Amino acid sequence: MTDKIISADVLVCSPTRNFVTLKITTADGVVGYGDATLNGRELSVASYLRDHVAPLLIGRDPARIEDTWQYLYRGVYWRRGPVTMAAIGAVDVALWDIKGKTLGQPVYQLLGGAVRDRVLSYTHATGWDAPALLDSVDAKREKGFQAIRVQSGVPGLDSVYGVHQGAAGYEPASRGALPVEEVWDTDAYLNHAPRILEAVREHVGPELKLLHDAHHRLTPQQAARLGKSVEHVDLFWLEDVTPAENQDALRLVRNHTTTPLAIGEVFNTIWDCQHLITEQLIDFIRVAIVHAGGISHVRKIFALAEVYQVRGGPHGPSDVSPISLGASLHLGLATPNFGIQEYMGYDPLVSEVFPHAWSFSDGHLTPGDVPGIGVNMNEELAEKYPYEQAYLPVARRRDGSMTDW
Ligand code: GCO
Ligand code: MG
Repeated sequence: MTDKIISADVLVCSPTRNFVTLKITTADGVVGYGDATLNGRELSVASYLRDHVAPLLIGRDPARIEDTWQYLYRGVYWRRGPVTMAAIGAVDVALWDIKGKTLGQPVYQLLGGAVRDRVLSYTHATGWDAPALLDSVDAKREKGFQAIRVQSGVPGLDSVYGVHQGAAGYEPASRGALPVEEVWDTDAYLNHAPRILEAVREHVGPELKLLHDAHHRLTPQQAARLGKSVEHVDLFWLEDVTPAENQDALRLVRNHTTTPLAIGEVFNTIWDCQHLITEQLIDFIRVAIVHAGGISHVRKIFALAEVYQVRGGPHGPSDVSPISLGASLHLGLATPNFGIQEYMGYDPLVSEVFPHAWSFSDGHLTPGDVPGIGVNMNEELAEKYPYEQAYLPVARRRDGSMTDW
């Protein structure tokens, strides 16, 4: 007999940072969870789900995942965009969770089964200056990481994305009524970045995989220059060198450097990266399950990418919840051209709110073998940490004009 969705609840909590979670329950008592967190704009997705999507789900057959995806994507008329796609992504992951639980299988089995035993992961090392960064790299190597993203401060600037100062670990969003304003100087960055990357490579030797994120700050020409100037550092990838609303921008970068390029953490659909993939302008596509329509849609992006030898390297910072990370690992285990999973790690409280079957060891992640996605939610504990307003920073150039953060 066909099961039916009887409720779809939106749970917003803030155990150290905000998370939006969709909980779908079926008449047979199966519960599925999906992540809908959009950093700094959390409540808009919560409302989209609560006010406009949840009522449409009631009575639907939870087994019809693709049909529900199409219904929410095509049916809305106003397609694409981060809010819509995060909402669809949450529904999609919750339904895959339910399907796995109903069939008694981990989701990777339903995606065709494992093509690898474990998923390579990379984490972040940050330090304001070179000695601090090298210490941070060493600490991450000691934890077993074989791939590390390195970010440092820039002389003359007070703060830089991806770099923490002081005792607390790096967290991109900050609580408060207004975004923090940072000052950015691309010339200072371009003078400094190649030297710090060289210093790290010299320190770690040839084997460690090194990554670096330029966080959308450069023009195509500047990006080409940076890529070229660090070719001898042998980066695993150089990330988000330019904002990619204009996919053509990457052609200029590509034509001038062999440094591997990764992009796409802010993309929502296959249409955002279609030309980047088919014209082989990038090496890694960074779409996250949560922001690009869930497993069902990211699977199609990776399938397109496979044809062009582009690999998946999904976004996985602290704002991508443990549910999305778990979903990403199921896809990663079952996808031949999956390359690497970002794993920034979570505060212990976050893992308590979202107990998970996925685990990390020896530089790799595995999704675990429990039915469904394998990430639960301790709702009682979550309730003790209500939503708190928080924003990502914004950035201005030295002349006061806005630039990309
Ligand atoms: C990354 C990122 C993040 C983003 C953050 C925004 O590569 O991990 O660039 O740290 O800044 O996820 O919400
Ligand atoms: Mg990034």
